Amino acid sequence: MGPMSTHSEVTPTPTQLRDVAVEIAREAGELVRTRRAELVDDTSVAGLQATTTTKSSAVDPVTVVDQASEAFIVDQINRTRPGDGIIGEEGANKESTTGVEWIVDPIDGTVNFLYGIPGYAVSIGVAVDGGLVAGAVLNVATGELYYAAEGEGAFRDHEGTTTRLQTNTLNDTTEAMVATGFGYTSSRRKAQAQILTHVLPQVRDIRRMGAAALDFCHLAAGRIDAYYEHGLHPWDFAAGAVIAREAGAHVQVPGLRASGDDGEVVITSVQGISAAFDTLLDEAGAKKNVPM
Ligand code: LIP
Repeated sequence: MGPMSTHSEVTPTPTQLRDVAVEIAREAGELVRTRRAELVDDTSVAGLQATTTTKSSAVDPVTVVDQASEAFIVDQINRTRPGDGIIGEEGANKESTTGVEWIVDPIDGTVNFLYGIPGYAVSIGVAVDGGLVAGAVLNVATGELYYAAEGEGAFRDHEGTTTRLQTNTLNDTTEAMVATGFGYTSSRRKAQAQILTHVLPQVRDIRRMGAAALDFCHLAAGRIDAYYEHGLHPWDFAAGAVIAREAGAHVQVPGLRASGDDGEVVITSVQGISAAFDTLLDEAGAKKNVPM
C-alpha cells in the first residue's frame, strides 16, 4: 500500500507507478516502431517527411507518429489511472484529482527518429504531489528499456538481461565525458555555442546525442559522466531525472511547471564532480537562463 497523498485515495507506491510506466512505454514503443516502418522504406524517409509539421521553428519537427504515440499513452493512462493528471509534449494537459501526474514525451529525439539515427525514446515520468518518483525510458531503436522508482534503484532491460545501473566514479572534470544539446532557434543555439567554447577545452570530450531522456540514461549507465542543457521541457527530463538520480547521479532540474521557452538549465553528473562541474558551468555563463 502506498503513502497517503494529499488526496483521499491511497497513492500507489513508486514501484507500482514505475511498473505501469514501463508497461505503457513498452506498448507505445511498439506503436512507434511499427508506424515508422509503415512510413519509411529502405531508401527514403519521404513518407515520414510528408506527415511531418513543425513547431517552434522550421527545424523543430512533430510527426504523426509523435501524435499517435501520445494519444495511445494518454488513453492507456486514462484507462489505468483515470483520476491522474497528464502533461504531454504534443498537447496532453489534464489536471490531477489524485496527486499523481504523468509527464510524457511520446518520442524524445524526434529529429533522430526522422533521420533514422538510433537514439529516440518513449519517456514517461511520474510525479506525486509535484515530486518525481518514477520513470521509464524506452530507446525504441535499440530496445533498451530504462526504469527507476524512488528508493528502489535504476535498471536497464535489454535482450533478456536486466542490469542495475550505477554512474561512473570520477573526481576530475578534465576527464569527464559531457553530453549536451541545443535548441531549435538560431538565437538560443548561438548562446549555447558560446557556452560550449568555454566548456569543451576543460573536459574530456562532448557528445551531442539528440535525446535528453537518453542522455540521462547514458549517465545512469556510466556511458557519460555529466549532462547539461538549456531549454528542456518537463517531458524531456522527468523520467530521465529519476533514472539518473536512482543510479547515484547528482541531478538539478527545473520544476514541473517550468517552460523550456524560459531556457532554464538542467545539470546532472556523477557525484564526484558535481560541485566542480557546477562551477565550470557557472564560469561559462551556463547557470543563467538561455531564452528562445
Ligand atoms: C529534444 C531533446 C534534446 C534537445 C532537442 C529536443 P524532442 O526533444 O530530447 O535533448 O537537444 O533540442 O528538445 O523535441 O525530440 O522531444
